Amino acid sequence: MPIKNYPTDNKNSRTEYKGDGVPVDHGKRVMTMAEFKEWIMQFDKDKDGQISRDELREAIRATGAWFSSRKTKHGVKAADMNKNGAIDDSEMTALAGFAQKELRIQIIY
Ligand SMILES: [Ca+2]
Repeated sequence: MPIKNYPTDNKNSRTEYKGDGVPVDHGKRVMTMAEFKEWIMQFDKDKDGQISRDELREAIRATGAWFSSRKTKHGVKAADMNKNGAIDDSEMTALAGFAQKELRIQIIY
């Protein structure tokens, strides 16, 4: 994944790059919605186009977040609108909202 720089209005901003190539600003990964989807779909191990509870837990672990099982439960609850236990493409916006609150991810629109 190519490394990109995003403009920031904060002069004290320090952008770092972690191993996954996603820019990290003040400890937050900064990405667009498209990049968020691309990032989360890396964890779609069975390639069914949905993020299951187990797949979400792997994604949460990859961010280095604590309490990954608790956050997984919370994230599925927050994003899984049709209650089928997995997060599909139409539920990505809700998942992105969860990620911004819990996973130190910032989505830029
Ligand atoms: Ca899947």
